[in-house]
Amino acid sequence: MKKGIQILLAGIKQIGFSLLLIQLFSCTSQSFDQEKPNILFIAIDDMNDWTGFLKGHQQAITPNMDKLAKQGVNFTNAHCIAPACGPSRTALLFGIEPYRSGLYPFYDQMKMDQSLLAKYVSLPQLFKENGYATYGSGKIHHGREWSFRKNGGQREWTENNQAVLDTLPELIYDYQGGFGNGRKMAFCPTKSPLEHHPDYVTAQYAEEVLQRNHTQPFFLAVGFVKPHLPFVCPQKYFDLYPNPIEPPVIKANDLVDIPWAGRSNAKLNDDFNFRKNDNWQKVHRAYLACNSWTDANIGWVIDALKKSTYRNNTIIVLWSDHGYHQGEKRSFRKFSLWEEATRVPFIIIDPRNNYQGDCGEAVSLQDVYPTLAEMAGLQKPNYVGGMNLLPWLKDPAKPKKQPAIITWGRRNFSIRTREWRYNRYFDKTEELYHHASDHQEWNNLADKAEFYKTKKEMATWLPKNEAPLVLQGKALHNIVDADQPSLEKAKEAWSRINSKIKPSLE
Ligand SMILES: [Ca+2]
Ligand SMILES: [Ca+2]
Repeated sequence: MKKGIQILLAGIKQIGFSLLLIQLFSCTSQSFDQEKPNILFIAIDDMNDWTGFLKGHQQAITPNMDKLAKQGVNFTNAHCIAPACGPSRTALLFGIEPYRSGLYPFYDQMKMDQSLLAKYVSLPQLFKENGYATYGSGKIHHGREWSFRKNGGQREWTENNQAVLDTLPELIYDYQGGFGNGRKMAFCPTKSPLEHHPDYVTAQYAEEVLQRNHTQPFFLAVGFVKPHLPFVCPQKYFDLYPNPIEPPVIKANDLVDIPWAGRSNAKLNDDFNFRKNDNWQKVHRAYLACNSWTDANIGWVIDALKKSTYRNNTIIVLWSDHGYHQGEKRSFRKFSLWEEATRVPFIIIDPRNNYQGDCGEAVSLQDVYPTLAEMAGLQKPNYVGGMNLLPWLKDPAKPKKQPAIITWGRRNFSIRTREWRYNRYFDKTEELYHHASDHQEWNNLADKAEFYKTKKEMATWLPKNEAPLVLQGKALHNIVDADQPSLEKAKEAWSRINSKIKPSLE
């Protein structure tokens, strides 16, 4: 420092004060920018733990993500903020929990009061406001209006690829020959060329951005829309999987010890349909194929990064917006507070450091925002929730006492620690699972006297204050919660369907 001042004084004598200042500032700002890491932000839609690196299905083939998991920190006990695309992404990208924002269900952004969102700074916006060029393609927020909306989009993105995605022709696949219900519920290969697949186009866009000569640090967001329904992708990825596909191990009558509010989350109609004609087999196969297809797209982007000059200074964060049931607890899709729906792939790689290993502590996708801000040296807005995970990147074995908190509707919460899951619904009914001995969450221990203390301890993590539900722009609200207490309806529907299918369980 002293030496610097001496040089500065000498410089003032020699070349004049103003000229030096210009040099000093331009020099400082250039080296400042070069020190900033780039961010490759990979968002996946609806991928559960049926991947190689999370070992949720032994036949899953995901070599590219498996490699990433080894190169960085693989959070093996990571959970979504809410088990649905809309609320999960809203909370992650704006950095605020549903119980603090009041944004519990899905919203139609075009019908929302703009001032509601204007008080939040989205993650890409934060980077843009701090000197980054921000690029985006595919599903980042929920819905394209959210992702690249006319007004907000300019705040968030320096450039986005939505106009190209908008021109893609509809994918061709034989949905009428299948057992699904129309284009959105199909489980078969596509017949379109690769260039017509949105995820392929998004991957190509990312490759192109990575080949550019950047003059400022970049935040590149790629949002893959698979494995989200319909489960369709090129034939090649179906061909990876031999028959038969191992079905998940499902306990008969698993729902019996679950309170009604919890049972209302089960998707019994889908389960009922898929039990016919071995259809679950086709669903599982198509889902695994789509996971492999997503993995291939990720591989192309990573290859482009490795070939670029940015490989040593680009942080990669990979996450899926929530998990997925494949028949467990009579459920298909997400929308529940059980492990299948809340557990997600979540990997962070920082090539500037050698952070590596599996972290088994419970973490939340709510932590993405503060962690990335910290890693890039940016000041996060004061309202932002979640935790900085840097200590667990440095030491993945470090014990962590804070749980992951999952919210599904107002007053329905799941508290997940390393060892336990505690669910409490709006009507005060409960579930308690001991993961260390029951990773499938088969045995609800909430009524057992010997676990009263554990339950109480877990309950101390329940949020003390809850924001009221934001009504403006509210769209899909498919939750039985404090704002939609259709408990009787849910109860009736469950009994009706259960009586119809019960014999197949026994
Ligand atoms: Ca999703
Ligand atoms: Ca059970």
